[in-house]
Amino acid sequence: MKNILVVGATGQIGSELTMELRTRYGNDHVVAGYIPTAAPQGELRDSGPSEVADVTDPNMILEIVKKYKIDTIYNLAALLSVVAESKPMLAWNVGINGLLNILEIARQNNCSVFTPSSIGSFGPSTPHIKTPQDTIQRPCTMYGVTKVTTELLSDYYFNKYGVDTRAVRFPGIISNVTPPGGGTTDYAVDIYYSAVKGEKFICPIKEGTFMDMMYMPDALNAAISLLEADPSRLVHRNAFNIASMSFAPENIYAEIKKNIPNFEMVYDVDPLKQAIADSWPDSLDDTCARQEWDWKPQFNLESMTTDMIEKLKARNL
Ligand code: AKB
Repeated sequence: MKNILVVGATGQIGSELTMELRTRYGNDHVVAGYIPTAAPQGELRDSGPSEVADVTDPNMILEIVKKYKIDTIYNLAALLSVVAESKPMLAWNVGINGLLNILEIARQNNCSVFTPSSIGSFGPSTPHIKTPQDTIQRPCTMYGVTKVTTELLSDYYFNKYGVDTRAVRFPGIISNVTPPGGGTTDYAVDIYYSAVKGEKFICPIKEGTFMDMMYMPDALNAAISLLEADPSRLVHRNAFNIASMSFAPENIYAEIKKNIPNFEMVYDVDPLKQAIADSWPDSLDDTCARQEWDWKPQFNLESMTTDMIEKLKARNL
């Protein structure tokens, strides 16, 4: 049985990943690592161990690794793309100095490490349609710079020291539990909340702007099954393209309208978000993930929309 530390366990992905890992590996085997300003609440707090785990403090992380005999670290500590543009030093400190702390601890304590990359690791000179696994990565955002560096450092620790590092490039993740904060793809979550609350949605992204997106259950499954994959099959490591759907604002709006016919959307484009979105791929080619560890998503735009609306309606927002 694995002993897992999730760093960033109260964030958008971390909060659901921690619960899913507890279901699969046992509550006591999964430690929720958080920063003091974002302590776990409710079931996340009550269902298993939690510890303050600031990636920028190596001694703090080392103590947790030793105390719980951790062998696997999901390192989700990072600032998202929009917020990283206004706090570049913090984005680097958390994303890269924090990652180096994790990798060094992993090297000394024989841990596997998952540190996600993103579609944000690509830039304007990357082929935008069906972006290949191995291609140009010259991002023009601080977020992208940290994500490319994450991929390089993770591969370096694997090649040089044999640390078992593996990761995916996440698209925009859509979920109905913990909202994202400060990302370019956040609109694709916010739109569902507006629709279910009966509010008009003001879309910050221009019509015709395609980006890759994914429903949370598929994202969780990707992160967990990649770490379960047979290492002898992995030609790549950091980080795999994964894909399940690509859409523009008008496509998600039309899909929601099938379920909520009087829903309204207008555009008020945010120049920073739009510039970031324009620099990212329209869609990714995930052939390598499918071949090397049998990646296969379950949800498309239609099935995700039905599920999102059903779950949000049940919460009586
Ligand atoms: C963001 O929009 O910053 C993230 C991402 C695609 O990495 N959701």
